[in-house]
Amino acid sequence: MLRTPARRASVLVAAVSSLSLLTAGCGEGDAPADGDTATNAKNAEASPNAPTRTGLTVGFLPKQVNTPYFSVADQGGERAVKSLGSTFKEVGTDQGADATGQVSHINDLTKQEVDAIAVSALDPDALCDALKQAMEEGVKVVTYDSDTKPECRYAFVSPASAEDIAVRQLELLGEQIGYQGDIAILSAARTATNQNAWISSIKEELADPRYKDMRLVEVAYGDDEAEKSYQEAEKLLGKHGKLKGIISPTTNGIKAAAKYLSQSSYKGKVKLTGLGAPNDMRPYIEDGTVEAFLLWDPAKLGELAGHAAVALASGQITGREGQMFLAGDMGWFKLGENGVITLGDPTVFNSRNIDDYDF
Ligand code: RAM
Repeated sequence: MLRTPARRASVLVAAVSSLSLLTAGCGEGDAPADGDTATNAKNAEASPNAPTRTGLTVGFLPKQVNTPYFSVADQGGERAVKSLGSTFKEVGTDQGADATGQVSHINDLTKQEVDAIAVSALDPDALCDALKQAMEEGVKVVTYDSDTKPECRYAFVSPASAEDIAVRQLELLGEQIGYQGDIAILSAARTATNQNAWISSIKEELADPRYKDMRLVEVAYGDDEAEKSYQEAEKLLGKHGKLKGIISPTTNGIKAAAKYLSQSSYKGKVKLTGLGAPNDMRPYIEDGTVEAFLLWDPAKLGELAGHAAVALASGQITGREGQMFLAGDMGWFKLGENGVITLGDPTVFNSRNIDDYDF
């Protein structure tokens, strides 16, 4: 790749500083593994007091563009990146299951020599080679919302722990159906890292004695597409005559399932919960199709990802557990195991509080 002098200089600075960081890390007896950019960098010391670099370009690559959840999240990212004196750009495809499209966008961003990429991964494996290549070229990679493998990024900005998100959805449904009956899940893309993590936690949690009378009969995939999710919801109801409830851990899925239920004879009888955006779900709370669902503030998630991307590109963090960085007004955040940065607890929305939220 041809590099501009400025880019060469920044790569050189990065190389020199990562060399000294690595040396510092080695002094503590944790020498980096050879040949793995992310592992090497994560093992490196950060310079928490390094000045925040300005004039950077940070590329956001959501799972899907032009969808409310990611529009709000990426506006948060834009706010953070601009407030730090850098340039924000968003790229992506409008499909909810196009991991190949994400790979092309990662390669393009690398060719364009962006300083950092924030990506919500549609597939933990498919993106890895492209992300590793980006990191080789000096791009700082952070995942947000949906992770890849830890060795294919430096840090992951997670809404909350996978267990919390899963367990709370199951609890909400359990309460609504009296902890009894057949249930199904309507997910997003079959490969989505975040949904799959939540689904496996739901399955584990179902082994708890209080769920002994609840049975998961099917996991369906609507690819975060409105029409496909609507049809999958309809199929679930058609196939499973005794279905008592659906969990849809995706903003697009729950909205489509709510639309279907609200127009059907199952309205109010088959319960639906999951992860939804208050503005999408307000009509279905008002018409009694849905009692309660949860989510975090996507704007805050994006904002945190923007701050994390710039902190990585400034050398203030490297992805190692225990490091801390300041995320503007949101305060200080600490990196957990495997470079995971957690936003906080999700909020439960119902008829009592939904009008307090506007996203
Ligand atoms: C959809 C996407 C996203 C997920 C939310 C809850 O918008 O699948 O990845 O975090 O739902």
